[in-house]
Amino acid sequence: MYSEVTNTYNAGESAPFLTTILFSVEDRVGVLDGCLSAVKNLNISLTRIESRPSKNPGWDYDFFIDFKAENAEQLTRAVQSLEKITKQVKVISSNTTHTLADHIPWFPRKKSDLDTFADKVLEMGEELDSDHPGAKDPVYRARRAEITRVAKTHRHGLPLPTIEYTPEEIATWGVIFRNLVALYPTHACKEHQYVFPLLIQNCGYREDNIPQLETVSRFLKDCTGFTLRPVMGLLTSRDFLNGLAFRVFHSTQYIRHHSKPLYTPEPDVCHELLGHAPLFCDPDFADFSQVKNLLCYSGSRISGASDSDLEKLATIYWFTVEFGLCRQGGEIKAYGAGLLSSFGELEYSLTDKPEKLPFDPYKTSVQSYIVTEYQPIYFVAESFKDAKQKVREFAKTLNRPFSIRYNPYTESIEVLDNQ
Ligand code: HBI
Ligand code: NLE
Ligand code: FE
Repeated sequence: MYSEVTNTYNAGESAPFLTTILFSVEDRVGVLDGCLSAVKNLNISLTRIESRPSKNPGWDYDFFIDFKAENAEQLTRAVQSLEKITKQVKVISSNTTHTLADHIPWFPRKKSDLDTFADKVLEMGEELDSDHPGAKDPVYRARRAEITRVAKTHRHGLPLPTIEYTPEEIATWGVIFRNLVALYPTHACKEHQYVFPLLIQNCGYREDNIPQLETVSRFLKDCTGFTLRPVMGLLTSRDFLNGLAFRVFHSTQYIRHHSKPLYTPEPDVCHELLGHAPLFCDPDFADFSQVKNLLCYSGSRISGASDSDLEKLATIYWFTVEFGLCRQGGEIKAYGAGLLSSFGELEYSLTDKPEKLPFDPYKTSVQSYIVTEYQPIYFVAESFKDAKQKVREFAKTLNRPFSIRYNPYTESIEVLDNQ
């Protein structure tokens, strides 16, 4: 026999069962010791142990243990002996290929873990594409590089960097601000219209002033707990959505090229502050962006079929948070940030040129879209609450082997079992 052959387990009797067990115990001195002895007496060697406060009432604790069970009988005996001394025992996974811990690739668990995305951006971050209006403008390029460098070195917990905007940049902002403010009363959803004057009063939103991220972030924190974090440019969908799981919105700080104020395909400070920030002040919208999606966004991160599910969620994000329309008082209004920051597309979106379909996560999640031009199709939601409910139902159909819980006190994500 070759040694490789003896090392290869066919899913048969002789293969060890890689096992994860969850057991709950009451808070009492020595209780864990008892459980570990029970396992030890069966000659089982643990490869992981992790604890967390239980969701059961009282002061119970849950422990996860991983080990290789020699055979089904040893596993049964382990469960039986733990059952005698604990409140609850659950076999979370047991098979010949992996334990629960093996299923879970790295993903951000704490807000500070978002620091790892700081230097990971897709195209159009630092380097500009050749057809970008700023590509041949060396002054613009140098300025973009300067602002993105600041974002790259920012770390969680530090004050957000202040940018001294130049008179030219403020003039570009001014054109956009003036044109958008003229359209908002007829084109923006009521949530945006409600918050916008508050941003003028509290955060220095004015035609002749580009507000600082730090100021807006503090205001958002008071409204809904959302905060901003500077970013060099476009993040991957996964990184970007993971930020939202912590109620962190990654914001660019540079401004679009002055030659094309009407519309830009990439996010810039106008898009973040005029389009996104007002909506993140709204509690229903904030929940829609985080809580309901947290489950599926982060869940899909760790599920086997994550890539296609993630794609669907990113598409839903695109047609809601970025380009969503909604029905209000018998009229259609814009709530998507990509519309609320582009006076060209905002006006166009409410004409009858584009197609408008009812928002339905099953259909919306598989709709293809273009990122560099006005959208030919928009989806119309009945309300944020209704959209949230529909997304929640849809999320249940996604492959999600483990649940996730956001702990707002520690600002961290906890992995639960496979309920
Ligand atoms: N990155 N910085 C940044 N800003 C966005 O708005 C953004 C992103 N990455 C992906 C993305 N938006 C969406 O189009 C979805 O893929 C989630
Ligand atoms: N098209 C938007 C604007 O011009 O403000 C930006 C969209 C970013 C996804
Ligand atoms: Fe955006």
